[in-house]
Amino acid sequence: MSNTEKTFHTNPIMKNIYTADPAPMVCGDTLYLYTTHDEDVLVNDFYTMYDWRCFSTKDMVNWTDHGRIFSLDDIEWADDRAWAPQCAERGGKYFLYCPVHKKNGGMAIAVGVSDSPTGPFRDIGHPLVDEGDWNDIDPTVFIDDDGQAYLYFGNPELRYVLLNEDMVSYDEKTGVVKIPMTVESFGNGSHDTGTSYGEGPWFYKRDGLYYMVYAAFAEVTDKNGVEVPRGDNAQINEHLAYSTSTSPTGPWVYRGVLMTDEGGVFTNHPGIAEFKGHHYLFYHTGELPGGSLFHRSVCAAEFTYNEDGSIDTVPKCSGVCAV
Ligand code: FUB
Repeated sequence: MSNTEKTFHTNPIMKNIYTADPAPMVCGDTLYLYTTHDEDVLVNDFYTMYDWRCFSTKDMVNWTDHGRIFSLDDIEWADDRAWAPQCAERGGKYFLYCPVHKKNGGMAIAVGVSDSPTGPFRDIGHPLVDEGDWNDIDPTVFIDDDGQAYLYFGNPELRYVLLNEDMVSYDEKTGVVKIPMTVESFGNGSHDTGTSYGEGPWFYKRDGLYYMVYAAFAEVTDKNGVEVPRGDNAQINEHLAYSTSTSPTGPWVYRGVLMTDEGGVFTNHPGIAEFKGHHYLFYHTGELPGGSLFHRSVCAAEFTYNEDGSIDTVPKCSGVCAV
């Protein structure tokens, strides 16, 4: 291996399979990266996704492939759409939150539990969140300093539940809370709520400020600059945007575009991590050979925070240096 290869890893991170929906988790000196997996051969010319993958690194350059760590075969009540996951550790156990399509219709959020970050994960046997609509996708989990764990999720609405300490059930009394989808919170955009918020939320806290990063749909205008009625989002690709709040439950304040849609495919999906003193935005594009909206690949970009906690737009990039 040449010196250049040792110190720089070119995007996309995984070059042998199509991966999407990156979800990093840092444990000690290791960064684990959970992803979805776009199959090479499509069924019905749509997302064809059956399992979740895990990769790990200690330096952002050398990656270990842990293979398939959870799959639809492990979830008796699910039959399709192994979509965007996130993993969290609590009390030495690892919890992998995964959207899936139920055998009896609709999307819901499953949880796999393991003693190891690299699995195997065992399904808890039933959906964690199942509202009976299609909004229950793209879970993001964060445990606050006071021990309260939050699970946000949703497309087109952002919702959350308060996870109980067991991480596999939630406070039924509070139930599923719907965040007010306002332009002040999520910016002007063309998604169904009339804001830019689309899907793929990523929730975390830094220096006392809560961040919600998400895939977003810009306002669509015609060649004369006139707004085109929303409803047909297929004409634009998702960009990434973010909002912040001084409380874990909002109100959220829209802060701007984190990554433009330039060089992307229809979806994008953020995952943020601080690792060995560096900040990384994981995202996906269609840049592997054969890439498309259904054949995506996960990339990483290093970024910095401004002193006031804001983040400048992060360009899609060619790779990252070793740490
Ligand atoms: O990968 C399947 C779906 O597409 C994810 O759940 C969304 O975030 C979007 O990336």
